[in-house]
Amino acid sequence: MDIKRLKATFKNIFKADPILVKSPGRINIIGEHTDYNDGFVMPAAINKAIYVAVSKRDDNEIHLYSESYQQFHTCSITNILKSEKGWANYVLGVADQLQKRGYHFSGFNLYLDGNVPLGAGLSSSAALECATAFAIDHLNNLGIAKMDLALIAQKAEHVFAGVNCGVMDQFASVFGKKDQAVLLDCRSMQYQYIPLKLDGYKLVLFNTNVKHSLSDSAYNERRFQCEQGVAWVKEYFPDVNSLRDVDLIMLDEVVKPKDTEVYQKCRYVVEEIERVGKAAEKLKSGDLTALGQLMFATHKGLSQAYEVSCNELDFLVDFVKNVDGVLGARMMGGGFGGCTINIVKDEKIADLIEKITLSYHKEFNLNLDSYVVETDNGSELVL
Ligand code: GAF
Repeated sequence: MDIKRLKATFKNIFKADPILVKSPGRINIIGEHTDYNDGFVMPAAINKAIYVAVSKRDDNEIHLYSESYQQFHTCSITNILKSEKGWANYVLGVADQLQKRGYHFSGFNLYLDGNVPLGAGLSSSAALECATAFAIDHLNNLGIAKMDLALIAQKAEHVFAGVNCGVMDQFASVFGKKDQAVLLDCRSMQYQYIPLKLDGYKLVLFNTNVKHSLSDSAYNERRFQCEQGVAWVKEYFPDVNSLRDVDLIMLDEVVKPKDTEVYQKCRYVVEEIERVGKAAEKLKSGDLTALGQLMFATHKGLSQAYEVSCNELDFLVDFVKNVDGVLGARMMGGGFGGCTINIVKDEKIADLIEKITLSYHKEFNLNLDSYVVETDNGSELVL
C-alpha cells in the first residue's frame, strides 16, 4: 500500500492531516463455525489490510470516503443511522456502538482504502470495523482495551450489517501477530499464540470469486439451528449452555430423534471443536501432514454436514486432494464462496496455481485468484 499517496489523497479531500490505521484481514487455519458456539478457532492476521486515514472535525459531522467504491457518505454524529451504502455501515456501526457504550468522541473525516479482496471471505468488513474502532479510540484518547475494540467491532456487524457473526474475525484483526496463529477460546476469550512454522510450505488461498447470495441468511440460520440443538439438550442436561458443552452421546440421545437436520449441524460443530484442539497439538509439534488431514476433514464436515460449501469450493478442495505437495485444504470462513486455504510445498506452488486456474476456468468459466499469504500483526498505527 502506498502510504504517501494515501495520506496525500486524504489531505486533498479533507484539507487536514490524518492519523493512519492499518487493520489486517484474516485467514483461519481451522475451527469454522465454532466461534458462536463457544468453541475454539485458530485464525491468523494476514499481510492484506484495510487502511483508514482519520482526522477530527470541529463540527458534529462524520464524513467518509471509500476509495474502492469512489463514494462519499456524510451524516451527523448526533443521529447515526444505517446507510444504503454497505461499506459505510461498518464505520457507522462502530461509531454507533461506541456511543451506546457511553464514549464521547468528536466528528471525524475517514478515508478508506486497502488491499483485502472484497467478498473473498478474508474479513475485509471486520478489518474496517476494527480499524475504525482503533482510530476513533486513538484520536480521542478513549483508552479502550484491545479486547473491547474487537467486541465493539463484532457488535457493529450484528447491528449495522445484520450478520450475527462470532468474534473470530474481529479478534484476529486486532490480535493477530506476525508468524503466529492464535488459538482462541471463544468462551473465556483466553488465547495463546502458536508459531506458524511451515518450513518449506506456504499458505495459499484460492479465491473462487463467487459469493452466493444466501451466505448471510444461511449464516444466521445455522446459528439458529445450533441454538435449537442446545435448547433441546438443555431440557435434559441443564448445565449445557452451548455446543461447547455438548458431546456426541447427548446429541444422539436428544437431538437425533427430534430433527436430523439440526442433529447433523450440531454434530459437525461438536466434532470441529474437538478437531481444533487436535490441530493445535499438531501445529505445535510441527506435524503439518496431520494438520493437513484435519483440514480436509473440516472441509468434508462443512460441505456434507454443515452444508455451507458450494460447487466451486468443493471443486478446488477435490482438485488438490491428490496433488503431490499439498498437505491440506478446506473452504474458509462463513462459506458459499470466498477462498479455500491450502498448505502447499514451496516448489509446487507455481505449477499448482497454473493447473488449478486452468481447470477452474474450464469448469465454471470463472477466473481463479491465488494469494500466497504471509501472517502479519493486528491493528496498528502506521507512522
Ligand atoms: C464468518 C464469521 F464472521 C465468523 O464469526 C465465523 O463464524 C466464520 O464465518 C465461520 O467460522 O467469517
